[in-house]
Amino acid sequence: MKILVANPRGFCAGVNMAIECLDEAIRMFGSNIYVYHEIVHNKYVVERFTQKGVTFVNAISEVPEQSILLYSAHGVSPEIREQSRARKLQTIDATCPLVTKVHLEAVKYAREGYHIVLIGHEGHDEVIGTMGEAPASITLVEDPEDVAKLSFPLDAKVAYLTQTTLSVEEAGRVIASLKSRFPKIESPPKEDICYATTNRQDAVKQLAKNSDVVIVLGSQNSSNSRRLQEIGASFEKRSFLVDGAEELQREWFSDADTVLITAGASAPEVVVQDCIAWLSREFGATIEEVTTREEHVAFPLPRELRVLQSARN
Ligand code: 0K2
Ligand code: SF4
Repeated sequence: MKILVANPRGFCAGVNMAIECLDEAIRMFGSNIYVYHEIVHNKYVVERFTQKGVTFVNAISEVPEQSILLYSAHGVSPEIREQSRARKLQTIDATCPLVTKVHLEAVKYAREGYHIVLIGHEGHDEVIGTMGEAPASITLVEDPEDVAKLSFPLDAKVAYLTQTTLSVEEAGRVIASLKSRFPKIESPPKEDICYATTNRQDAVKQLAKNSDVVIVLGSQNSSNSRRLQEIGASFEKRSFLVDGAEELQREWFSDADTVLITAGASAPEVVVQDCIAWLSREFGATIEEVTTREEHVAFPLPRELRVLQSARN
């Protein structure tokens, strides 16, 4: 068996920043820290922080007054920020800057009187946060069927935005139907699906065709990880999304000559290496890392954390 290990895979700049942010907050304040939603959508990462004593909450009312609260990488709505202020929480914002970019676009288009069509998945943390920036001006669509149901007047000013972690191809189909219904529809100069999402998908598209099985490391609630598994399946390969090596099953690999391994943007490298070790042990596999794109993106820690850091030094 040959294992192709996709590069880029795993942690993106936003996830690196969010995790470093929480680690640094623990160093500074101890582990009596709250995080609104999972810091990133990964079981392994969330368990690691839970074991350190961090508490993940789904409502601000669960956080005791004056506590320290981090916002996850997926961003939050202004209403959540207001609830935190009312509870006198000390907040640290670990939202990825590329998610914040979409929030700012929503605010700008809404101020200019546009109807905004947000392409995304209903109920996803990022979508809830973005929609909260201008709830009266944003309509969510998931697919071309939803676009057909839109009923804006023909002369309406319309703009579209997207969730950052969509399938590039699926989003492209929704955008094409939007453009055909609203030929003058506006969009930001740089698209919202982020570099990390795009690069991880491109790597699978390039490498899946030469593989028999595709293994994606990531959690089931991770949008970008699910998209990678779907792309593997779209090449008619056996394609699996797993949290770790303990979920791998021997029969998935029967007759497999080549296995592609990749990881979603929230999956740590340790789970990738565990899978490689398991396959090597079970099937005597050889390993080839294939780089389809170099990435050199890094984000600074949020300003409020840096201010607190320098106040302590
Ligand atoms: O892919 P998702 O948006 O579900 O999020 P994660 O799995 O946590 O990956 C990191 C991306 C966070 C923000 O875009
Ligand atoms: Fe930011 Fe993209 Fe990573 Fe999401 S997947 S945290 S938008 S870099």
